[in-house]
Formats: sequence, C-alpha cells, structure tokens
Amino acid sequence: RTQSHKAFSIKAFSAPTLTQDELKKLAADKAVEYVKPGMVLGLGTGSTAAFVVSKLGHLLQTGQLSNIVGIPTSKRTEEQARQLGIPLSVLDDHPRLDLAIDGADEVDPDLNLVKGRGGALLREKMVEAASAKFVVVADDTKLVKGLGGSGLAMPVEVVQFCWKYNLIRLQGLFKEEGVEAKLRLSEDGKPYVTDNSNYVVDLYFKTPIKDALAAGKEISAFEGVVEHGLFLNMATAVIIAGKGGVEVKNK
Ligand code: ABF
Repeated sequence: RTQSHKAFSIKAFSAPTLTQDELKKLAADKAVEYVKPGMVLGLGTGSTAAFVVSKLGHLLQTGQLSNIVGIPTSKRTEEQARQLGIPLSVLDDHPRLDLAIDGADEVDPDLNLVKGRGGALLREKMVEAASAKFVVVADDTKLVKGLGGSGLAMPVEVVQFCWKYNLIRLQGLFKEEGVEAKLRLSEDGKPYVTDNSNYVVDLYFKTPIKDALAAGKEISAFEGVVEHGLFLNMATAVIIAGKGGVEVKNK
C-alpha cells in the first residue's frame, strides 16, 4: 500500500525544552479543535487522551463548548470525565459517533497503530470503530517504521480461562519475529484484569511484524482471544507533537 496520507506541520514555536507531558498536551489541544457543539465523542484512555478530556472539561466549564456527549473507552476515563462534568453515554445509546480522540503506543507511516498498553484496547477498538472520524494524539516517541518495532508490548486481550494455552499459541504464531509472550501483571503481582474482566498477553517482538493485516486476522481467529492491539486502517488523522512543532498526518 502506498503512503497516501497528506501531512503538514505547524511550526509555530520552537520547542526544544518541552517535556513529554507538554508535548502530549500540545497534541491534545490541537485535537480538541476538531470538536464541535452537538458531537457524540469517543473519549480515549491513557495520559495523552487524559489531556484531551481535561481540555474538553475546561471548555465546557468556561462556556466555550456546549452540547457534547462523551462515550468513555475505560472506567478510568469515565471517572475523569464525570468529575469534569462532561455529559456521558454509552455505545448502546449512541452506536454512531462523530469523532473519537485517543492516544496510541505506536504509529507507523501508514497511520496504523499499536494500542492497548493502557489495558483498555477492547473498549477503545469498539468505540473507535463506531466513529466516523478517529483522531490519534501522540508525542513523536510513538513513531515506528513497522508495528511491533518499538520493542515494547503489543497486547492481546484473552479470556481468563486457560490463558496460558493462548499465550503458547500466540508465541508460536510469531516464531519468525522472535516474539516473547508474557501475561501482564498488576503492581501487586497478580494478573492484570481489564475493564471487561479479561487478561492481557503482551507480545514483545524482536523485529517488526511482517504482515500486520494477516497477523491481526490470525490472532483474532484463536478461540478465547477477545481482541488485539493492532488498530489497522482505523485512524483518519494522527496529531504528533515533537520538538519541531505539531504535525497533522491525514489519511
Ligand atoms: C491508550 O493509552 C492506549 O491505547 C495506549 O495504550 C495508551 C497510550 O498512552 P499514553 O498516551 O499514556 O502514552 O491510548
């Protein structure tokens, strides 16, 4: 597939001293410009998406925005949005969203993503698939040449029942990439449990995934796999903040 997206940069500032959090906030502020009154909005999860939720709360509280409904992608985000007074609903009542804004763990040159290190990939994928537009917010540390290329986890949500069986099958599927599969643990050493009461198997690749589309289909075909963290052909735009400024890449 050719890289057909258009990119442009806004170099309105020189930002060599900005922290990673400040870069995330810049990307979040840019994304919020896409939000218009009357929209049904997917609210992402993670530290970058939290800046988006926080900005939306501020705009609502100061009367600069009105009449939006948020669909949170996790219990954490629901809690944050509720505290900020953002009106909330669920997919069952709003099965078609206007816009979703969320972070990512990896972004490749075709705007395909790895998501889910924050553990919310199932609800994120459902909400973002239901949205007419999906805008990703990230700092430039998330850019990779190929998915899996960061060396960090690519998560797969699995049912708790016989999770090890799926861990072994996932490890076998990616022999060529030299994958290591690990059950995600919480800080207390117990298995991490998702908002939908499942476990997460994290896949660590030694080399990027060769064919992410095929890989996604193969992973999904395993019985007991609930969802995987490959978000392919879903993002309509990616907003990346780096030292040089904010870049908007459109699909
Ligand atoms: C969510 O939060 C996840 O899909 C992704 O795993 C994570 C990114 O978090 P952060 O913005 O904190 O890096 O978007």
